[in-house]
Amino acid sequence: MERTASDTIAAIATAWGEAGIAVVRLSGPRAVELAGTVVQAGFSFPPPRFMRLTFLTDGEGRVLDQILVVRFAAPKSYTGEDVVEIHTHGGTLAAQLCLEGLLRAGARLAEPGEFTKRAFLNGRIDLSQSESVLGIIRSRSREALRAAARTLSGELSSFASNIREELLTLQSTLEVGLDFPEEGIPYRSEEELLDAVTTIRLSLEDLMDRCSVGLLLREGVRVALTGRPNVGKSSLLNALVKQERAIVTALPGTTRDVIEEVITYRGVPVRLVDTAGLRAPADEIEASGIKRTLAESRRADVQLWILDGSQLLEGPDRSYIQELAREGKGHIVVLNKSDLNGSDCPSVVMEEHVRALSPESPVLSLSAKTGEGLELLKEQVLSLASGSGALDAGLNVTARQLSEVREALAAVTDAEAAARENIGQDVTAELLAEARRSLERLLGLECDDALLDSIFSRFCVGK
Ligand SMILES: Nc1nc2c(ncn2[C@@H]2O[C@H](COP(=O)(O)OP(=O)(O)OP(=O)(O)O)[C@@H](O)[C@H]2O)c(=O)[nH]1
Ligand SMILES: [Mg+2]
Repeated sequence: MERTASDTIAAIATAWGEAGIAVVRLSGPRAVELAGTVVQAGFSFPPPRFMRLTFLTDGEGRVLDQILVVRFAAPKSYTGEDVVEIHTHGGTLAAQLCLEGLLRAGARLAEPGEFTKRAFLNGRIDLSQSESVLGIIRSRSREALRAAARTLSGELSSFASNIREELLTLQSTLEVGLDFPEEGIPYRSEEELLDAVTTIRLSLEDLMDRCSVGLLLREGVRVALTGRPNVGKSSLLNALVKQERAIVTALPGTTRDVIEEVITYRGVPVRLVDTAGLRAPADEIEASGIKRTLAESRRADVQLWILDGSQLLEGPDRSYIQELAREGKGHIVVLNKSDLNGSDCPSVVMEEHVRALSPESPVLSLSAKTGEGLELLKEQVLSLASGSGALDAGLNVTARQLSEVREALAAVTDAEAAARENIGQDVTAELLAEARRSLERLLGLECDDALLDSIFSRFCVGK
């Protein structure tokens, strides 16, 4: 069947499997007419938004199920078109037969995300709101759900639109100045211009923080537990997941492979990755374990460098810690076994050693055995990953949206430098225009079919 934007589409909107009810959805100009073919003869549709009880029938008038039918009249519906929803009993067969009847009558099976795509094309919601529908569907924690709901209610769009408006105003005043150079003075003084650009940069940074937190809530943070053998990496993993997940022994070189577990902390999925202790490998198995450890360390968002706090700091630890600090990677130096109270070397002294070695590295004393310091560790991991963004202000974003915000911020930061160095208002104006175009792509004011297809194809059918 030929696909047009105006044909009538149908799909089962609820998940597959046994359940109380299932919902079949229809959208398009023939929604009411086609729904009429699968219900009991003589059925009259209730006014929009009212439900009416009737029976689902097969092509020959035989009753298949008792159902509820509701319609929404264009343009006041999810898609902006005429929409009919048929609520059958759950368990897939009734809904499946209902859908088949609709397809026989002339509906087309909806593509993934096509209902939401129509909502966007008909101006019911903007692109960032459409993408947050997916965020709601995929949310795995209450906090992630709230972030998606904030975006759906338009917080991201209104934030981004306001910045876009400011960019537009600034750019147009600049262009007036550029177009009438005979006036002798730029339309805005250099200081005024710099102030205005700085204000926009600060707003974009704020937006960036909120989006990064939203992404963190959805995607989580990857934490690698690394260190030399026997310092208690596996014990720490077990203590954090509250079960005996990894093998712990007093023998150095116990862990050979990478072990992953996910915990949720304050709504953020935290993926903990236990690794083989780093040292000159004793055999081939350990050598490949160590290779994996190094790969995991690179992949992680936050790397824990774990030390046995009851022992003296040794040569290899010094170089690893300094390397972490030099790379600028998010990391925490963990002094484990605080319960031993450092008979040889009190942990306070150890902390000082680490601070002297790498003043910027956060250091934390804890005990995998007693659980002391574990809450603080989780808190620090989260604050490293979320930067300055507050968790309860997070906005749900996709990687695509985040990269548009990042590009806008980069362009405005360059514009600020250009304004500060008096490079020329035409350069500043062009950079501001670049930032504005990023925000327009974010909002979907400027988008092509390929972009829309890539966004909506990630949805499930029926949404
Ligand atoms: N007292 C005390 N002992 C600990 C603590 N954490 C770990 N240990 C002990 O230290 C030893 C090594 O622990 P593991 O968790 O296997 O150490 P690892 O870093 O995973 O070692 P590898 O896998 O060999 O690299 C075991 O005997 C643990 O019981 C702690 O907080 N306090
Ligand atoms: Mg281990």
